[in-house]
Amino acid sequence: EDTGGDTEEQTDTGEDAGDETEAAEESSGDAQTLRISIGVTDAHPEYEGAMKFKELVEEQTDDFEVEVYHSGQIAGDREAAEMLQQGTLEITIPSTSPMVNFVPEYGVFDLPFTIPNEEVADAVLDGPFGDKMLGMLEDQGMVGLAWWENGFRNLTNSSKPVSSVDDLEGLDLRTMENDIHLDAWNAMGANPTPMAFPELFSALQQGTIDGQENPYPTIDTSNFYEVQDYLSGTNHVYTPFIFLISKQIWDGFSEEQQTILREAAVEAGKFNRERNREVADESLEMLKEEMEFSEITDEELERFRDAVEPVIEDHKSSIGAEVVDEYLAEIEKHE
Ligand code: KDG
Repeated sequence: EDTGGDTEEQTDTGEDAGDETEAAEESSGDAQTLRISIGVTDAHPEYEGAMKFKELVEEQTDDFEVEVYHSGQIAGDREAAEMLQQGTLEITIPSTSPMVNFVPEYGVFDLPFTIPNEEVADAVLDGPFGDKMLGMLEDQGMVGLAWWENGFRNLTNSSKPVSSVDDLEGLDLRTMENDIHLDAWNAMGANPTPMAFPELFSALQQGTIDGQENPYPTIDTSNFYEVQDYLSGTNHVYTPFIFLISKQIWDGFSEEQQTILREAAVEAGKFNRERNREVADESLEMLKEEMEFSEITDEELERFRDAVEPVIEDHKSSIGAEVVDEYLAEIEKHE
């Protein structure tokens, strides 16, 4: 409709009309909109990072206008990634876990109890191993620009305190759409179901599931504590966020534009990590007041590890034994 209406005006302008009009409008006209889809709310450090990205990009160029859509308004992680493939969405910053449905190697990050702390996570992700993993989605139509932080995941539920692996027996848990997570929770005795993040709050509220697992900032900012009474400090896995842009769209940008976007994604990621760590501490303090908190003793943690050990072995071949070994060696190097 818009372009139809413009046609007459264009002919009125005389000489400028014709083939060149469109090209001229694209380069000197309106900025291109880059929409970012995230699943978490606008109170989450991921949103703060996305707003930092917007600020960094828009202060350097008039070529882009960044819009951040939170709370799964556009889509959940997996669906958003599919939109990137089709070129119908520009950017998403998902957990790596649902990305195993596109590239199985991403499963390394889902192996429970492998990354011991944030410093090791940074070293692994910011080194050659992380660089290699970042490029792996290109064949799938997505370009990875930077690693951000989701963080260590912790269990919540509405039915009972969980301080040992035996307490998991029969608990209905939501997991991300990822086979390793499903198998791990099965091995620990729970009853897991995969579900997209935007559906999670109402599933917890309606009691169709008993529990879920996410980092403290998410349990806090998505208000899960309002519908979950018990929190367990399981820290069972560290999930990164990966900053992804549609390859179709990316390929249409100049080198200069690509550099601006890449640098802004990395810089905003540093800010996101820093904020995430501050918020994780604050959130845990707050959650301890709202929920019954169970610490997991080292002895019990050993039993969680033992339960999932066969899952790690099982998935080595589906992920790729070489990638798994490389990942574990990188962790050891930085521990
Ligand atoms: O914005 C990120 C969320 O969409 C999601 O990745 C959060 O870890 C998450 C989960 O449990 O789905």
